[in-house]
Formats: sequence, structure tokens, C-alpha cells
Amino acid sequence: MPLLKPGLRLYKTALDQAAQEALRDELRELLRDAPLFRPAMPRSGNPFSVRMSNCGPLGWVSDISGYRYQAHHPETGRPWPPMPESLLALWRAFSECDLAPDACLINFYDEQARMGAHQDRDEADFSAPILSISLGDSCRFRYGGDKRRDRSESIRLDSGDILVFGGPARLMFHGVDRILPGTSTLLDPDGRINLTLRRAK
Ligand code: MD6
Ligand code: FE
Repeated sequence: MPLLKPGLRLYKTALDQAAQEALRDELRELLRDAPLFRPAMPRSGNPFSVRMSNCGPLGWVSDISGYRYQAHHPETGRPWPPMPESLLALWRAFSECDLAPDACLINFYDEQARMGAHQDRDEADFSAPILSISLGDSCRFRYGGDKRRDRSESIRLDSGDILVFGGPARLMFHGVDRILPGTSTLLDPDGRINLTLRRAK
């Protein structure tokens, strides 16, 4: 098992080129129904550099009033599109969790976008892992410990990689230091997509 530290597993190129292209095409369709939106930070209202959407029964959103999971898109008001069967199959194959995910956050990074260090703790139950899929340009992904000040290290995530964090790593701080532009031709416009499948409720 490809263990980076207890609870943190990295599967390099879990999706081959054909699977990456098929998933990209499904996402392109899905984002027509649930367009990327730009979330804002709670309190300050500062915009994120990452744009987001979701699929599945619940979606993660952030605006001036806070972070939460909700059943509808914040701009269209429509329910999130269903989670594609291909994503549910990846969850079954890699999560080592018997219960199905009910939320999938879709993050889109252009070459300037970053994700500051954070913990994912808006879910009701931390016993389920989060499964993350990378598509498109590579990035430097940083992860540390349960406290912001804990020592951290960075790894490169490439298109087709799957990262699963659960168990003792479920509440670790992590973020995206930078995108490595020009490292993939999968997406048009280019950039990076990260999908995170979760159990929110
Ligand atoms: C990213 N990922 O890779 C950001 N969160 O773009 C995350 O924030 C993340 O990879 C929870 C679990 C896995 C992740
Ligand atoms: Fe996260």
C-alpha cells in the first residue's frame, strides 16, 4: 500500500490517459449544468483564487456567512448534478470505506490559483476518508499535521493521481502551494481540476 504517513495513501496514475479523458469529458458536461463559481471567505468576503462546483446530493460552499454543505448551487439555485458512476466506482476501488460518498467538491485552478493550508472539518463524521483525484496540470501539494504549526512537506500531484486521506490523517492541514503550468494538455482551458469525494452527512 502506497502510504505517505499513517492514514495518507497516494496512488500514482490511478487513472490512465483514457480514463482521465473520459472523466474530463463527463466533467465538462456536468459543469454546463453546475457552472464553476468563485467562493468567498467567511467574514472578509475575499474571493478565493480557486473556482468551484460540486456534484452529488450535497456540495461544499463558502461565502461571507460561512462554510457549509448545501443541496443547491449558490448561483443557479438548482440541485447539484448527480455524482457520475465513474466517481462512485473510484470511491469503491480506493477508499476502503463501505459507505457511499454524498458530496464531491470540484476545484478548478488556473495557473495563478492556490489553496491555503486548511483542515477539512465541515463533515459530520470524520471516520470516513476523503478521496482526491487530480486532473490536468501538476501541482505542489503540501501536507502537515493536525496543528497548523506542525512540520509540513510537499509532494507533486500529477494528472490521474488519487490521494486518500483518512484515519489519523483525516484532520491534517494541507494545501496547494502552486500549479505547475504547462505540465499537461488534458484540459482546455488548461489548469488543474481536483475532485474530492466525501461523506458530508
Ligand atoms: C487540492 N485538496 O488538491 C486540494 N482536501 O486541490 C484538498 O483540499 C483536499 O486533496 C481533503 C482531502 C484531500 C484533498
Ligand atoms: Fe482539503
